[in-house]
Amino acid sequence: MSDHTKTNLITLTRHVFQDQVENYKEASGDLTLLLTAIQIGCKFVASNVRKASLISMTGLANSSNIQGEEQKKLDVIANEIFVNALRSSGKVAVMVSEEDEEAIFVESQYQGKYCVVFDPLDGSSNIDCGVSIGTIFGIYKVKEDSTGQLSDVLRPGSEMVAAGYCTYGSCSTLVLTTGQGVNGYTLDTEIGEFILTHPNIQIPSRGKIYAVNEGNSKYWDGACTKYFHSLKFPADPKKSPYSARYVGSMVADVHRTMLYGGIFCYPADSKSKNGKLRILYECFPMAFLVEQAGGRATTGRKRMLDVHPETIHARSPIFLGSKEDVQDIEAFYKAEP
Ligand code: AFP
Repeated sequence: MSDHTKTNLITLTRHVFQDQVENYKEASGDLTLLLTAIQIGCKFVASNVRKASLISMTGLANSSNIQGEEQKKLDVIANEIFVNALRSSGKVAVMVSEEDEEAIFVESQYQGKYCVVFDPLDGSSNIDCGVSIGTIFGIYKVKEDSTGQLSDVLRPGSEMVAAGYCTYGSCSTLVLTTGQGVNGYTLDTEIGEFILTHPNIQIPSRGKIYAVNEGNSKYWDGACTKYFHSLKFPADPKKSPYSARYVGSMVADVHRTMLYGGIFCYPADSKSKNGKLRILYECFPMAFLVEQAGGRATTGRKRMLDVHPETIHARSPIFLGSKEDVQDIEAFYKAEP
């Protein structure tokens, strides 16, 4: 007799469709189709990342993006892959990509009712040495009576209807929320499908790991300086210090935090007054996922998902992860008006 679990695989599409049938009876199926386009983008990028060194796809593209950062060849290719997959899905009205200065408004014949904000390949500085990188995305529904405008994406993260990321590392895992918890699906490269491997991800309420670019510590404010000192030199002598882990790819650092607990931080500092990470396609999707997994995400002084972005590439400081760890940094900020 066959092992039923191995012949009855739960693919991402099957799982999302099942959720639609059970929990959203009135749904049209458009979000499921949009997620199929995103999966295709992730599989295509994963395949390019795996063979990048073999097909001369490492190195610079000799261009720079809106942040003034040099684009890698893979940044440009990943962006084209997602823009094409999303546009042709027929489900998208507006796209915002880290790699494009302006929002992209889809032509009327292809237009759908969703807006997708995304960082096609996050962690570019890690591409050429084969360290984990990833894609991050968030999805809004266009407002009633809108056919897709900038105001449909310049909204608080709490209005997103879905968000996720896909890791490109020792394996590719797509982690997704549609607002009913968080699930992780690992790419089976032999059958070309994302398979449910991490059902109902729950972040531990407290962790033992912190992730921050410690090299910036001379620029930190008082709250940050005191907080990170408290992790390394706990006031209670019976407590062990936290371990430090920092990949420098948000997707990899957040994925570890989702599974093991702890805190991921990119604070504002005297050099980067608003921090480094972009609200729409880095902070919001990750904050949505973390909250759905039982964790917390803050700017230090405000719930991350309540921020109202003024421009599509605006930045924010962010601290996210285990609930109690994030509450600790919030307390340090509260004590420092
Ligand atoms: P790159 O894409 O330029 O490598 O930046 C990655 C990133 O946006 C995010 O993924 C990391 O968490 C963060 O920046 C790392 O920034 P630092 O290099 O300043 O620590």
